[in-house]
Amino acid sequence: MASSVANVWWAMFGFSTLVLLAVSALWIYAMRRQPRETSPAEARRIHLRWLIGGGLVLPTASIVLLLAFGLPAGRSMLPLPGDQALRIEVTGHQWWWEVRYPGSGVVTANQLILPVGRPVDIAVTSADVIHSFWVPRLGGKIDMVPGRTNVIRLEAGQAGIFRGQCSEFCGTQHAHMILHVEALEAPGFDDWIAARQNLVVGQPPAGEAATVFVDRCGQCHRVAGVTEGKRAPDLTDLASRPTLGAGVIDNDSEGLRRWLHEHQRLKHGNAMPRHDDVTDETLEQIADWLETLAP
Ligand code: HEC
Ligand SMILES: [Cu+2]
Repeated sequence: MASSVANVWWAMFGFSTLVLLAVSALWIYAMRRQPRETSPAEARRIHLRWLIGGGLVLPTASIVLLLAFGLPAGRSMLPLPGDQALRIEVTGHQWWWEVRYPGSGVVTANQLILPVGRPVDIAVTSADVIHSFWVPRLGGKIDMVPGRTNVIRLEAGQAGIFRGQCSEFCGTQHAHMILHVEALEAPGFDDWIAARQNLVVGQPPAGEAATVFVDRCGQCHRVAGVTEGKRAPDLTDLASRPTLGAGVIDNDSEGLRRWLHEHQRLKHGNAMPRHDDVTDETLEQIADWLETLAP
C-alpha cells in the first residue's frame, strides 16, 4: 500500500513538472515574441482557443491521466471481501495498543506481528478517545474511533521491523504510543501464533507476590490462567515483547524493574497507579515471575 501511494506521488510529481515546464516555456515565448497585428475578431478566436484548450481540455486530460494511476492504487488498498486476508483487531487505549488475532484467539499488546506476502485486514477501534493507526512503511493512516470499526488492508512485501505510531493527538503521552510492527516469513509467523495459541501460565508468582498480583494487578491485567483483567495490556506473553509502556523503555531485566518502580516518571499520567505501597521484595518477586511470561 505504501509503495502504491509512493507511485501515485511520483506520477503526480512527474506530470506536474511537465506542466510547469510547458507553462514556463509558453510564458517565456509570450514575453519575447514580437507583437503581431490582429483584427479584433481574430484576437477573440485566439483567446477562445486558449481558454478552451488550456482551461478545459488540458485540465480534463490531466485529471483523467492521474486517475488512471490513482484509481487502481486506491482499489488495491480496499479491504475487498473474498480474499484470503488475515484479520487482526487493534484497539487503541490511552496510551497503548491492544492486539487480537480472532482466528486463533491470540492476544498481545504493543506489538503487531504480520506474515510477509499475505494481505492483512487491520480492524481498528478505540476504547476511549480517537487515536490513529499508522505504520508509514506499510501504508496510510486510519482513524481509531470509539464505537466504530475501520478496516485498513496492509501487506508487508518483505520481512522486517517497522515502527507504528499513534497519529491523532490523544493526550499528554500521545508521543509515547509506539507500536512495534514485525513482519515474519510465513513459517515463522505460524510458529509465533502456534506458540501463543492456548498458552496458559497457570501459576501466579511465588509467596506474598501471588496475593498482590492476583488481587491488585489482576484487576487490570490478564495473564492467561491467572487473572482476567481487561483494562490494561495482556501480560501473558510479556517477556517476549521488545519494549514496555508502548515503546518507552526496553523490555530487559533492568527496564522491567524500572518500569514497575517508576512508570509514572517514565510515562507521566499513564493509567497504571503507582505501586509505592508494595514492598520492594514483593515487586522483585513479581518482576522475576513476569520475566518468565513467554511462550
Ligand atoms: C488500574 C489498572 C492497573 C493496575 C492495578 C496495574 N496496572 Fe499495570 N498497566 C496498566 C496500564 C493502563 C498499563 C499501560 C500503560 C501505558 O503504557 O500507557 C500498564 C502497563 C503495565 C506493564 C507494561 C506492559 C507493556 O506491555 O508495556 C506491566 C509490566 C505492568 N503494567 C505490570 C503491573 C503490575 C505488576 C501490577 C501490580 C503491582 C500492575 N501492573 C497493576 C494498568 C494497571
Ligand atoms: Cu495518540
